[in-house]
Amino acid sequence: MHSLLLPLEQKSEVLSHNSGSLLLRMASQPLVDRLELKIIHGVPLIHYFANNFAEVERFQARPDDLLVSTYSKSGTTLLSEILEMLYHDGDTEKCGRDVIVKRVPFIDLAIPGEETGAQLAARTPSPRILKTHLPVQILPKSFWEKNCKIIYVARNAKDVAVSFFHFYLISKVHPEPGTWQEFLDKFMAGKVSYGSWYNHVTDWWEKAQKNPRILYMFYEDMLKDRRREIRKVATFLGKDLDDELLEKTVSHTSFKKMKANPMSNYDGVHPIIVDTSIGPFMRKGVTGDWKNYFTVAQNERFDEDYARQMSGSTLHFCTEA
Ligand code: PPS
Repeated sequence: MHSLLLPLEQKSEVLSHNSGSLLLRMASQPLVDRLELKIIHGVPLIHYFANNFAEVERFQARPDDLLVSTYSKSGTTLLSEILEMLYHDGDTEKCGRDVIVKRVPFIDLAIPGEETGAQLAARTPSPRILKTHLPVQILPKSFWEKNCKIIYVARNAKDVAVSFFHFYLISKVHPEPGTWQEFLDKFMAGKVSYGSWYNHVTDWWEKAQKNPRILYMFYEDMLKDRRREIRKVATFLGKDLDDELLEKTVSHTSFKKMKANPMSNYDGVHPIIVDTSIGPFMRKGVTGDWKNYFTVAQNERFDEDYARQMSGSTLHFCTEA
């Protein structure tokens, strides 16, 4: 597999109680990688994120916030970059003002010794684009109270599993992924960070059916017809979109351009979160890569289990390019 390349940072954690939850205080113990996930409200979360969850629960949304919500590896960064272009009228210099995790605060994010996503969001001027991977049940209440617009992006389970496996390898805030077979078993059992993909996509889907402030999108659609999907986003935002802005946005958010762009490819992010010296964050950016990883037996077992876990849902995915 791979080795833990990072020299450990000399920071420390002091656990203290805050509103009944454990809050991680930064002091002077090492920042340790590959810690086990920690269950919060029934959901396994990245250890450091879980320790800071009290702050996330207190998160103060603003009415003009736009929240990008996804299960991990489902097109968050692609949609975020599209939104940045729309918010800045296609000004690529403005979109290049900082790395994506600073431009679009990830409210769940917390590692000792670093500014948390919630803290970054608090000092970000409105209108904010924010990111979360939280299941709908544990989204901070404030987003509902302020009636914020939310765009949820879903991606087919097989490609998410493959992308997530590779992400575990380069993101050492996660536990060791084990072999591909072991990781796939954990994925199917919901024993990966943010829990069950099946529950995540279906619970957000149910919520979106009842709430017109939630736009539910698919990664595969963004790959197949980027123009149509960007128009859909602009309409949802009530944003004028002329052909010039549309074409600029399509071009700026191509996989090739984003992979080469240090402001969107996760180079420069704290290496315990994403270590692109081990492997790229922008890996392949296609639909159907799962065929290069699933054996026939794994695929049969997965399909059988999928039918069981997704039975009763009206949600359908495209798994072929
Ligand atoms: S994260 O860490 O959960 O926020 O990751 P996320 O951005 O949701 O998903 C990462 C996957 O999206 C692919 N990606 C893209 N695909 C097509 N076009 C563009 N522009 C693009 N940008 C990112 C990225 O490569 C990851 O998928 P895989 O399958 O691993 O390549």
